[in-house]
Amino acid sequence: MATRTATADTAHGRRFVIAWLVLSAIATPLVAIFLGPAIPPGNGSVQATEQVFDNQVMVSVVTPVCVLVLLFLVYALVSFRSRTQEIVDGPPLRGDARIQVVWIVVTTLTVLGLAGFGTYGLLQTGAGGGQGPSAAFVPSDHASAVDVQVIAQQWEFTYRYPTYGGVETPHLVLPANTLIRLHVTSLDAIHSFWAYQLGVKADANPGTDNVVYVTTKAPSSFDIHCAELCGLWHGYMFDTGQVVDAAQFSSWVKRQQAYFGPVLRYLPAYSTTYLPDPQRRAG
Ligand SMILES: [Cu+2]
Repeated sequence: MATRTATADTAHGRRFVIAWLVLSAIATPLVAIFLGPAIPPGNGSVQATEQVFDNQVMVSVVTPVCVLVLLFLVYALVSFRSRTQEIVDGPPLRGDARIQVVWIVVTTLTVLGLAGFGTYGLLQTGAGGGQGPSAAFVPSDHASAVDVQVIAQQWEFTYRYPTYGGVETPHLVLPANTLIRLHVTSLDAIHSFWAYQLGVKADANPGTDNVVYVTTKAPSSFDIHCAELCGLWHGYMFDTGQVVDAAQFSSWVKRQQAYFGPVLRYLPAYSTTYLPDPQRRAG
């Protein structure tokens, strides 16, 4: 009797492992090829493309795990369902050292591998997140980066271009194929600057210069949202930004200087941070 049960268990185990390997071998490339590239944020910047690649790798790694869990559920429902009304529990299973070792080694390697993979990506590009005033992950060509300041306030974003006389405009236009250093800050409440297709999301806090590196690609447009509930009209803080070629960018900057230049003398001098000044505002 005991031999017959052990044989049946081995047959179940072998059948299950074969089914899992076959299904994983079919599902993983399909997920990697068709689902992975469709995951946001898109290809608006080098960082966004790398985020898509990271998502592609992660969904590929989790596919065999998902197949394992779902197949186990289906297999158990089909093979081990009770054919009588009586509910009988199986014998307890304890102490299989081989399964325990395999489980610990595989899960540890998976988690550490993904952690190393993610850290490498972060070190390479900064990954599109805010890094505070002194960025820890600086691209090798950071000396040539174009500075653009993102100023959040209730309830809109404005943008200052320190290399173009500190002109401030309500539009975000960036030159194509260029490394940009965004300085994200706020004048009042806590906001979050989210440039969706660029793969950029950074806290905008008053008194803080939150640096984000992003490398633009071909001309395109991208959605901008505030991603931190910041008051009554938080939902109104959205806009569309543009990545344009170099000639269009320089003519656009000249137009902004012509439109908004006269206002500059009423603005504070360009600074990496600004603090609310209620007294001056009131007086
Ligand atoms: Cu906001």
